Amino acid sequence: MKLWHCHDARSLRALWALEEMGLDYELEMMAFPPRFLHEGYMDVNVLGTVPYFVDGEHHLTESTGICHYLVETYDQYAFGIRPGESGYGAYLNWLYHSDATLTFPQTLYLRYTRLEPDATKALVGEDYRKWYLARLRMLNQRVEDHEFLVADRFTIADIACGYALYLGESLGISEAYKAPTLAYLERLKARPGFISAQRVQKEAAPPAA
Ligand SMILES: N[C@@H](CCC(=O)N[C@@H](CS)C(=O)NCC(=O)O)C(=O)O
Repeated sequence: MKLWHCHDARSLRALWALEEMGLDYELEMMAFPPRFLHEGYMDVNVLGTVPYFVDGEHHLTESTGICHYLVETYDQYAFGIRPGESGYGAYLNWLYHSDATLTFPQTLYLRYTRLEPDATKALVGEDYRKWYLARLRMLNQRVEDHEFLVADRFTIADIACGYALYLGESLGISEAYKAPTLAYLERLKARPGFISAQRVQKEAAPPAA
């Protein structure tokens, strides 16, 4: 298996899952954005985004999809929920929620306040920041009285949504998180897999562009 990754980008979900599961993989660490800063990357991934993941004939570009693939292919669902098992519907919902509902507005905030700032766009970015924070309602409610999102155990749903919370922290908007959400994020950051993923990406840092 090979994962193309940039520091703290969404590919961290896949790296975190690989580390939690203790799987062997090759890591290609790249400067961000790899579309411009990693020569030849567009030939690898026509989208130019990270993550990119290859396992034999399987090529994936979706970070949560890679976690799902790993659970079903290599992990015997230790970090997943099987169809038919209690919590399966909620588990799938959190997996899709992580990107379609949570990182989507974050991306627009990042783009319009950091990557392409100007006065008009900054207003749009600010609007998406508020929208993202409002969309944390469901997660906040769940972690008020649950350690993990589903089935009372750590699963890739926690990796997928936890990464969105972590990205919010990196973007400097986590001070608006409610206390249960902040505590949940701290629990996730204390996970052995998260700590190893941080170490691995640090040690594999690409040369400065
Ligand atoms: N839905 C994809 C999105 C991947 C994505 O947009 N990644 C961002 C980094 S977090 C990226 O590569 N941006 C650089 C670009 O678009 O050139 C996923 O969750 O993996």
